[in-house]
Amino acid sequence: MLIKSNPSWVMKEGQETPESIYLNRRNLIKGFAGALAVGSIGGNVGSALAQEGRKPLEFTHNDAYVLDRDLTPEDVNITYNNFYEFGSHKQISANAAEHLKPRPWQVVIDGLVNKPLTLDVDDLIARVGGLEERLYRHRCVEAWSMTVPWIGFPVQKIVDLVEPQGSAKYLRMETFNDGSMADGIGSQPWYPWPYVEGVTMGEATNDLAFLAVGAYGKQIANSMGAPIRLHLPWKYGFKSIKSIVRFSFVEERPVSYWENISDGREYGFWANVNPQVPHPRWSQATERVLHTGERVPTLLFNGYGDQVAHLYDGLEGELLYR
Ligand SMILES: Nc1nc2c(c(=O)[nH]1)N[C@H]1C(S)=C(S)[C@@H](COP(=O)(O)O)O[C@H]1N2
Ligand SMILES: [Mo]
Repeated sequence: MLIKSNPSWVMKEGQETPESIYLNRRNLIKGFAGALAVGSIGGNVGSALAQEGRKPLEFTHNDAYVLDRDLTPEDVNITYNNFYEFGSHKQISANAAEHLKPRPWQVVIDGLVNKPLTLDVDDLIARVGGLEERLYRHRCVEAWSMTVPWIGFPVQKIVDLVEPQGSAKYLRMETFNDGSMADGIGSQPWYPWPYVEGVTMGEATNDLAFLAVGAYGKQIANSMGAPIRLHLPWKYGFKSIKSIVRFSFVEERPVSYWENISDGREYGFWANVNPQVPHPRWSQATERVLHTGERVPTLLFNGYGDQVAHLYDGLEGELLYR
């Protein structure tokens, strides 16, 4: 029933506004039409969208993760977002996300662990012992993709801090649920807030599972999920939960936000990228690379199969690809 509300990001591919048109329109609205004449959109974002005041971060670059394509420009990543807490349109969430207050930010790590923790996000960052930069590809279930120079740390570091017990089978994560910071929470009461996601312990401790606290050399922008968000580059984008306030190690498989909304019919728990398994309403064979105007073939596990395919051995009976 809830799926009938038909959120924009579950639209069939190709029905979205191409970002080239969108950026033009936004720049015109903001009065930056002149800047477009020089053929550049970089640096022309409005001050609200630029989200100034984000601190530069110290990190080491991890060159194990190389891209097969260019980096998506920062202003494109900051202004083209899925962040339902701020509304259902990519075009408005970046502006609306200005109301998010990413600091101070308390993080709870609890559940079936020996050493539960409640701490400030900056204390958590201090305790994981150094940040790294990784270039990752991101594939949204809507068949668009981007690349991001994330700065953060592997989820494994959280596991090390709290020492999950043997009975912990899944890691459940939750986004903030504060309507005073996010208009979309109150204005879309039919959605099951807070946004929840989950992964198996095997997935959580895979080196690819990454918690981003920064991007493009500085603290992560509000619209991209400040102050801390997950990125699982082999899964459809909706698994990569933003603005996390709670990590819980649990025995039962969590029900994800979009799995809940669609009753598992359109979006499931596993959501591994697979070009050969279409979404019930569109093909996943190719993807539109943000900002480039190109459409390229989508790869199994988004190209990260060497690192993660083994996680699904013996699980062939599960709906692994939606
Ligand atoms: N809390 C929360 N996390 C979320 C979402 C959301 O709406 N709320 N959208 C998801 C989807 S569908 C995608 S594609 C990515 C988008 O990340 P980006 O806006 O940084 O590109 O975030 C994911 N994480
Ligand atoms: Mo997505």
